Amino acid sequence: MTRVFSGIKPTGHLTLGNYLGAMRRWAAVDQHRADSVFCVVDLHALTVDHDPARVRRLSRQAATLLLAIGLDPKSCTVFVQSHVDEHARLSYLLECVATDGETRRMIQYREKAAREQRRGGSVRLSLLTYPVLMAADILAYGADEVPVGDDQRPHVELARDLAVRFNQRYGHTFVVPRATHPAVAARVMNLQDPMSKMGKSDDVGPGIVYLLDEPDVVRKKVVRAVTDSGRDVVYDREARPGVTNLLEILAACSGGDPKSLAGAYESYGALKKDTAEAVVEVLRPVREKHKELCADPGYVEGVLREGAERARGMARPTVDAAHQAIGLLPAVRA
Ligand code: AQP
Repeated sequence: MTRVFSGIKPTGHLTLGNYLGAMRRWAAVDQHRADSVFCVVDLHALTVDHDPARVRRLSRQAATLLLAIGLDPKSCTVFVQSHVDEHARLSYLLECVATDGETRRMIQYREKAAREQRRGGSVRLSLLTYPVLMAADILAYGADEVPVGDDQRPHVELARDLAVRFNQRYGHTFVVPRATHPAVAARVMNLQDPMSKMGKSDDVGPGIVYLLDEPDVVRKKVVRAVTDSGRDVVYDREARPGVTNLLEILAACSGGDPKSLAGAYESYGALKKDTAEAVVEVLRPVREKHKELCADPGYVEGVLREGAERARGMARPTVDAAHQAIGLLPAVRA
């Protein structure tokens, strides 16, 4: 059976970009057709300046949202990365296979390092090695597929390269994974700056729709989205990034095709109104289920506990095999 792995970082409140680019498929498709493993990748949230209490709060919220979007613990495994030691164990081994050059070339590293420096902070070593930990997340589970948004393409490529290199040097140990992306909305852009990704670790802003935003807040953000000069509704990422972003969001939320939808609108106003309503309707059940789950934190904790146990059982044989293959003595366990 195909194995699927993906995760979400508790670096901010989850956004419409996270949902349309990745999470929605996990619940609607992946958990029903594959052996699926989904994770709150909290160790990744420590790679930039962070407040410990906030990371804990956001981790709990992200886990609750994974269940609120419809992940069913009977159909898939849901857990928190730091509860399973195998991720960090394998990450070190992969650091011994990765090169300094290939991690420094990662676009997210360069962007986030520059952002930390602009804010007057220092760049953590873990920011540089983060894609290696992500490779460990994926390879530990023998994942065939990694459903992610478009921005994660280079990181999954790195995971592939490391798997191939490790297998060639030390014998076949890892499945070589591949990234999968949604047909539309693989990169949802910021509504106020359609040349930039809608990112959850950006400062709070009117260009970011959060999964837990109230309907009126969503409407306001979408209606105030920056559009392009010109009046006709045209699908063109280069020339009309603002309108194209709205068409992609509308298509993803209403099931249409963004290019055909462009022909159905004569004004930006009508497009914005329909997009806002479509987003409100897509997020409504998520908000409602999240509220319900918040009333029962014991249930969420139980899911995470069982998920971590199951995840450990899946990851340990592969990570043990990697330890031996690379030249370490097997540990004697009680
Ligand atoms: N705007 C987006 N459009 C489509 N997919 C997106 N994803 C993220 N943003 C968009 C996808 O959501 C999954 C989880 O993302 P993440 O938690 O690994 O990272 P992030 O949301 O990109 O958050 P960061 O890195 O902390 O900060 P920002 O957002 O500022 O870069 C992934 O599959 C991702 O592709």
